[in-house]
Amino acid sequence: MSNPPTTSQPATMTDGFHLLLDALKLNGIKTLYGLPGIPITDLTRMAQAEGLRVISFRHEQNAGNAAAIAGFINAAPGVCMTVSAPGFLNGLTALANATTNCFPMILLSGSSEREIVDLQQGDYEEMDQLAIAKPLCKAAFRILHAEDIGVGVARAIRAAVSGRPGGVYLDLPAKLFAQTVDAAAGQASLIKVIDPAPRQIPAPDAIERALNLLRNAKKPLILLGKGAAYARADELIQKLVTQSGIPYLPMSMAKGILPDNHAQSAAAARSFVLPEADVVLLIGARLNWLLSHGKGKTWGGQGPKAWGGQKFIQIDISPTEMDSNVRIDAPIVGDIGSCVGALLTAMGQDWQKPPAEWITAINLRRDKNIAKMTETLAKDPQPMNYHSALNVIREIIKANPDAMLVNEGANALDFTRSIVDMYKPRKRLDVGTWGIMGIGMGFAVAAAIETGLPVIAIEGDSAFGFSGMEVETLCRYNLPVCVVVFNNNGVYKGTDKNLSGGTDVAPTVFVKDARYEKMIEAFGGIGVYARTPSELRRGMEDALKSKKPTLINAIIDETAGTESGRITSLNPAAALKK
Ligand code: ADP
Ligand code: TZD
Repeated sequence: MSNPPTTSQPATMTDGFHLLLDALKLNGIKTLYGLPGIPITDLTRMAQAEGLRVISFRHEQNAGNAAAIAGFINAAPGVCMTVSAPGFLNGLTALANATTNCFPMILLSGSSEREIVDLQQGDYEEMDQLAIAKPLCKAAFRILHAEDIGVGVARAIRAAVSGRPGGVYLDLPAKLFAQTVDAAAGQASLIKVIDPAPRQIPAPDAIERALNLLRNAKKPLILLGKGAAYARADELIQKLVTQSGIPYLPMSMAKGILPDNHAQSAAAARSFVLPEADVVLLIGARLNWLLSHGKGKTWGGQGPKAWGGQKFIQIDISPTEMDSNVRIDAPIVGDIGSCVGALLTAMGQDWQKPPAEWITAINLRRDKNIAKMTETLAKDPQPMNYHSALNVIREIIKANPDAMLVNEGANALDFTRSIVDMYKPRKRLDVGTWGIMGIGMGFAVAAAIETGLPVIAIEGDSAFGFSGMEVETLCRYNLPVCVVVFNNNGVYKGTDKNLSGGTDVAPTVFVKDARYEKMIEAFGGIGVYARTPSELRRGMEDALKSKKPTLINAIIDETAGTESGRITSLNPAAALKK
């Protein structure tokens, strides 16, 4: 059956399909990411007929990742639709990842008959999806009656974007779609959510407490996290940094809130400023593993879990984030815009900038490290290594600061993060809090769809494999995405040996000299084989100019990577070697 279904009920009646679409449209949802099948095939067709954009994927995880990053890009829920049980489970990783990263997302899944599921009688794709989703997302709801669609969608939207954003599961049993109700009553039951993410104003005494700490600091530091990027308080944050004169460090997805070449960026002196700072202001960044839990050597502590002696001020919308790893001396609970605005007002014009010795010491380290990096980037080894390839990408992003950058892998991630400067907020989209592989093509599709801007995806060859089939999706929608696969023949590198001496290759090794560029050629995209920086540059420039989906197979020295990139120490075997 390929024709779009027509509603057979009288014009005065409507059905679950249409009420759901109306509820989404009423709340500004314009795009649905998903994968069709029973019971949502007709929903995808009708959505398209009703003027929603439906982006169909080859695997639900990629559709889910697209929805999740659409949520980050727009600060409004990205929506993914999947079929029951297996499709739902495929989408669930993305929902859990969205929740972990505080991205607002709604996963709508069709499900099978409640009566049969609850008695475990073996329905088509039977699964108690609501129960399974619940512990993995911020909220989960089921809608049983068409009259409740308005409330269900409103609750899902509020749960996704208010407070700390996250993933929401909405369970839609197949029977719901075909339920009919009076059209006028149906419309009247829909809810347009008013002020879905209300501002949360910080308490004045919290602001004063924080400023007292900052005022007395000799070596203050600001740490910007992806919450700061998400909050869209760019101008206020820029003003806070420049007006206070405090050096700052951006976390990976906070790069670009201020341009990475800003005079106050301490990014190139990270390992110096973290243990040295005496007062640290965290803005939308958690003291999780990415910041060594605020403890240990990274922070100047004497042992692996020792506190370094610094004071922490933390701005976060979630009160329970405070003290999660170390004591927070001055918690500021509220939305970042309101909190930073309040800090700025209370700081006033006569704010004393940090002592010159602190700034000079940082600049000294920074300039030395930048000089060293410039030297490394200028080298032109054969074959290419991460640095010589990324030097090209660094220049291309500098010349195209509006381009969106997607990034995953281990070495391909770590080196890109530190070498490629970002100049504008919310341009860098990556593996986030979990360091998850597989976000690449889903993020790239959504970045192109949601922004209309060119997208550059820098992918380790292993990382790319998780979502590589979506190059067909790139071609199908003719998206201006340039995928660069850093091909070093394996996970981390391509030179591992099988310890048994047997004929199987080592678990981290792939087929040598794989021709990834041919994958996209199969679907009409542009494939490029690049062995040198100039071939890579030409391929990327052509891609940006033509706006055609392009995959560049960038051949990287297979010995160049390190095990687990920068997090080798987290491998359990590292403890045995000590
Ligand atoms: P990073 O990985 O960049 O350090 P995290 O994901 O660990 O960032 O932290 C983001 C933090 O930002 C979360 O604790 C989240 O509660 C917070 N957050 C998200 N949006 C806002 C907002 N609008 N206002 C305040 N805090 C926010
Ligand atoms: N599976 C998932 C979903 N996420 C993960 N992070 C991993 C497995 C483990 N893993 C990493 O942490 S990085 C990585 C894997 C498999 C791939 C690294 O290889 P690469 O990049 O080719 O993508 P480099 O440049 O060769 O290091």
